Amino acid sequence: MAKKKARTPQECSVDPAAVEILAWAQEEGYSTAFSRADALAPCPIGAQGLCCRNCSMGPCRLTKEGATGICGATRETVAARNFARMVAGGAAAHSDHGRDLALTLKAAVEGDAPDYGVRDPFKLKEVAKYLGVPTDGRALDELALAVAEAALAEFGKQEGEVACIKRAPPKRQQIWRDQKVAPRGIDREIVEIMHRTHVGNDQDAEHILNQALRCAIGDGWGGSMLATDFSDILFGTPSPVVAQSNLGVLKEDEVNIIIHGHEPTLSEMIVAAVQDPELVEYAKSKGAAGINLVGLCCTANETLMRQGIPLGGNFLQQELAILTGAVEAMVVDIQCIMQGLAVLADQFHTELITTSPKAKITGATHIEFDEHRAMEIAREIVRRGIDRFPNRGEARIPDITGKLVPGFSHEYVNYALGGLYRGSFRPLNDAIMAGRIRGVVGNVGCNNARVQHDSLHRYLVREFIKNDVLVVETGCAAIASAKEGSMLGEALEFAGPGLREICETTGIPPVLHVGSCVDNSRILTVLSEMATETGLGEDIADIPAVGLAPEWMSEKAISIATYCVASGAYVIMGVTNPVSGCEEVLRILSAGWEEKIGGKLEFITDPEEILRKSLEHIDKKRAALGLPEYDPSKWGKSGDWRMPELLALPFEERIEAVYGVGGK
Ligand code: XCC
Ligand code: SF4
Repeated sequence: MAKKKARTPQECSVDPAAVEILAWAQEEGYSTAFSRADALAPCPIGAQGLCCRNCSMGPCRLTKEGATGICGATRETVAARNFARMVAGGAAAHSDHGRDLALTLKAAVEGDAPDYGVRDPFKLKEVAKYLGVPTDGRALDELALAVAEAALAEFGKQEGEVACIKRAPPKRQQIWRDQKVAPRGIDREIVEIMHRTHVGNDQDAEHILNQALRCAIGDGWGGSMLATDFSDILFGTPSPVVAQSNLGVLKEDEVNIIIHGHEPTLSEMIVAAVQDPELVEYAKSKGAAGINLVGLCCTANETLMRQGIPLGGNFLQQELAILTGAVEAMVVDIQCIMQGLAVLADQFHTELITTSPKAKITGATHIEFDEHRAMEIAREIVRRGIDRFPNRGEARIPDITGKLVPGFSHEYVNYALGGLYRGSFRPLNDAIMAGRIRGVVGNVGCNNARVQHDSLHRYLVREFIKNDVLVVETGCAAIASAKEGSMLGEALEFAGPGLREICETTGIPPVLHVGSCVDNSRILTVLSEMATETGLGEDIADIPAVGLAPEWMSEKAISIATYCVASGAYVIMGVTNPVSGCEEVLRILSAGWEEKIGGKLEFITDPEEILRKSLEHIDKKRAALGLPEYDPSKWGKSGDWRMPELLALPFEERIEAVYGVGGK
């Protein structure tokens, strides 16, 4: 096969900071995910979901129409099994993350993790309520222990239903029960996918995919939601802060330490450690002006939302960060950490430090995290970073940053819309009902080295807000918008008139950063509250909303897509279709699931088509609710948009502009 031509830096990314570093890396001949993607074509059989390696009679490659594996497995079976296993992988990752946070809370109140504690007692009580833990008359620690234990039991539950699904609208819960997809235990459903997809087991595509739904619901409403809840309990529920993003947040004259991965447990300790005067002094003794902490991927989102720690970038910028030559230490825990980092770190003065007992990388320094000594370990790591500072060679930090206001937990959105004492989603529902806001899009998920970095996120988000669609984002998608400046009041100049009115009145930007990937559960909670507040039907499926992951790559993204569909949403994924080789499986995921559960999953690569189909769906849902047709001409330009323009005019002209000629 002819080797694909290498893309130019501009073809690789729309982010100028990424382009700048990539251009240098190409010149110098460094290998990155971008260059490797150019050199390595995806396996065409695997890409269609038609390769089965579930037993050693295979791997069986079902390339021809009607082909079967040695065991007789059809393309339908193989594609469905492959899809279901992706869901299991994603759900396992999210849920294991949730479990670890519950274990941290338990250890904290039992005295085994002295550096942690309950930071948000209100959230603790809220979580207690839906886990069915009595709160009356209980001391905080006693309650926290009971809540942690109840959550841990959700993972290991064998029968009945996980309690978390009670947070879904009653109608939605009933659909799950009727379709027999209400999860019995978070872990159990993951195990059952692995079991069912073992050779010679479940061999009916629809039946296999039912289990994918059940497992994914256990992720979204269970594991992921618990991960969010326990992070809030331990580290505080986010509310808006002002922050900076992109590689330009690295500092020329300071020790740069990057935290990358997903769990906030260690990174929160590092946030504290870098402020320790003793360590700051130590950094100065090595010739640095201070210590600069920067996040990447979802660790970035976690520490950004709560502490305002700057965002270095998203998934495809992790190698680029090292290539700046300005990073003393990159500290990683779990998920989305490229192995290529170790090779690069070796070529620079950067120390790559793995910390999770679940994730070691050959060639990296492994300092295993132990919550009993959390702060001590965090300090040791920071010290190691400082020790590398004198070894720094020439640095090339792009002078590019983007400002943002993140921190929109559903609790805060609720408050922003209604105020502290009458917080509610009423104003949001009203705005949608009146048509000022046409609908809501959740744009989430990864970057993928096979498509131009950030391009789909940026294009789609700007188009949606122009069309008066409120956008909520998490994960690497959110970082793309942050860097572009879409998460600021200033971005209202790109918004349609209705959306602008609402954002101006409530003081929210048109694109809301709601957190990390496990925080997609916050979007579920918002949708659930919108559905239970009157006016927009009584189920998530009734709401004019669409979920997108236009640059996805991880199994977690597939699990997220599946639980959003299971919750009633229309979900579109871009880049590639992992089961494109099987029409029947594609039918089940879209029309089949729509009939069964009210949501559907489609894979669409063309951004124009993603936009068109999303708006079409939103308008269809509006019509089904009997809401007025979307008509932006109804909303005049709101109050403040002209102010800066007016103030720039000379006095006479200003009077004329406001009152007409003659000042009348
Ligand atoms: Fe990973 Fe969460 Fe994807 Fe980004 S978006 S590449 S999963 S870090 Ni979740
Ligand atoms: Fe082939 Fe069947 Fe084995 Fe899969 S399970 S590798 S299709 S024989």
